[in-house]
Amino acid sequence: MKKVVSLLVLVLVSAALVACGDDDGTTTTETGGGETTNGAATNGGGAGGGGGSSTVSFEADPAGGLAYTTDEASAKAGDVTIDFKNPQPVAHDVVIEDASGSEVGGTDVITESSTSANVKGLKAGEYTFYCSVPGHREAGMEGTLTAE
Ligand SMILES: [Cu+2]
Repeated sequence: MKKVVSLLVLVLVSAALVACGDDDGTTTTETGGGETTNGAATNGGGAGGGGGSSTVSFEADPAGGLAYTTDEASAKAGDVTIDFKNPQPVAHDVVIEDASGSEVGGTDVITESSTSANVKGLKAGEYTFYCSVPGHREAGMEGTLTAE
């Protein structure tokens, strides 16, 4: 049994050594690859950025009204970060719902602070953003968010 174990250890150590050798080889290859693709890096980065994320900022009326500072916003389809600033002592949030009225994301309800929330994979289309605190949406805290 001990011999078998020793053999296994030897095999494992050999494998590890080979693996290390491979790692070194890979690192060298990557460095070389980086140099090779330097010229094309801009193109590649641009393509990758196409599927990236965007940020939409909302703010509750600094004057204290039941309103956001805008009733129209736009975002890139994809992963969207919702930044929300509420300077009021009155609680507000931002909730996004799609055309069928289903909620797709939203922030926490906050007072006199800022927060943000992520909406993954927002599809192109028209959405409604609104404040979910009772009465606020009815009072005018809503608007249209267009994703494209
Ligand atoms: Cu509100």
